[in-house]
Amino acid sequence: MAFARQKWSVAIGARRVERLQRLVPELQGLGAPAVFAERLDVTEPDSVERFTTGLVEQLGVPDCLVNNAGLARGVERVEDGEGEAWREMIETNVVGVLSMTRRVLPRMIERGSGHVIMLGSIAGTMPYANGSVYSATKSAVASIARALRLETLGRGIRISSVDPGATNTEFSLVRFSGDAERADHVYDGLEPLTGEDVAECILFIATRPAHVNIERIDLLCTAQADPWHYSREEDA
Ligand code: 8X3
Repeated sequence: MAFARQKWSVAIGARRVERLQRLVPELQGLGAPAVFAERLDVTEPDSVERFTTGLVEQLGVPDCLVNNAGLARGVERVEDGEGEAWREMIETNVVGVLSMTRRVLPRMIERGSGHVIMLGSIAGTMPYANGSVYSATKSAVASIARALRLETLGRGIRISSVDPGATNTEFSLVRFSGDAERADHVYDGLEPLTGEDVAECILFIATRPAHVNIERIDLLCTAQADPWHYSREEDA
């Protein structure tokens, strides 16, 4: 939405195609000159290939790739983990980011310009108990971003990251596998970030002059200091 309002053409991909289709007229109405919306599962190599090929055919090589797909699944100690959730998080948050970047970055390098923006997390620098694997995936994203900056140095490529704290998207709903009541309690008595807050930061990063690369924005709501310290209104 934030990009469409600034008249960027937008490509969106996700597994829930009906949701994507609903967004198309909205994005066009906000001012996006062109919208490419196709099914995308970043954990499936064929899907990544199809999506990125179609995107380049229809809109050209993107100016900016936002690696947004990612999830936390469950809260559990390593000693209790079964492994399924670990694999899901690593496949999506790490391999998914690599796969998407691998498909788009060479075309950006060939053109001599492009911007890859990662969605990290405060968990990447401040890992918390019962979130070891999620935190590890976000540390991995930070490492990949740093390494990419070195690999692409001098070739016109910018690599950035936005690392949010508590954000009221579907993040907690997914973490608790659809348990809405449990998810709602995460934000009891405080005003978390919204998806729009994060999108505004991404847009800011993407719209700096070409010689400016914002390495990372750590983004917290005012009521959060770190993964362990929140200010909550009592009796909320
Ligand atoms: C989201 C931040 O602290 O809820 O990545 O894991 S946190």
